[in-house]
Amino acid sequence: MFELSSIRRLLVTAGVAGSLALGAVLPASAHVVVSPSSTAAGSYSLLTFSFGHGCDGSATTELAIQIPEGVEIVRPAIDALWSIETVSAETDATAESGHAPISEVVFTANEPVPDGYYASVQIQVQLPDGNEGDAIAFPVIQTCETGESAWIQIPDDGQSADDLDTPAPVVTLSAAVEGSGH
Ligand SMILES: [Cu+2]
Repeated sequence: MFELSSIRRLLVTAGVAGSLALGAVLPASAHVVVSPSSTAAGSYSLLTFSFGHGCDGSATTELAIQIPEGVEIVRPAIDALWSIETVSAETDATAESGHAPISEVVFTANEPVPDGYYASVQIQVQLPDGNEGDAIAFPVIQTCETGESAWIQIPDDGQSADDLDTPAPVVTLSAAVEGSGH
């Protein structure tokens, strides 16, 4: 994954060819994507879900973010542009926090986000313990004034997210850091 700064450097050094490279690198950013895309297993992380377009030109009204099993601490970030609702998992299990685990966070735009504008929402989570390289998917349903886009596709073995039309945002676990977050 390129850092934005290295993309810029690429552009500066490669000129016109660089903008072709930029086009090749950035399509994923036109989807609903999560940042950071990689962080330590078991760590607390502020995840930013962002998008830069609506559904076939229609303005975005809602992002519903599904929280995968194993993510127990879920704290949506207060944001004046969005109304936030959490959905509790239908389970008898109780999270470490003592509350029912959250299975979904629904961000409703106070004003629909026009197509072609960039917007984002944030959720602090504790990532599950896991192995380096584990992919933790956060499927997202983007609802628009007309239509919706389901960013829920998971690559099969041997496939990459680039092979998919509507890939789910994914955080890849890096090795757990001793003493972080707990
Ligand atoms: Cu896109």
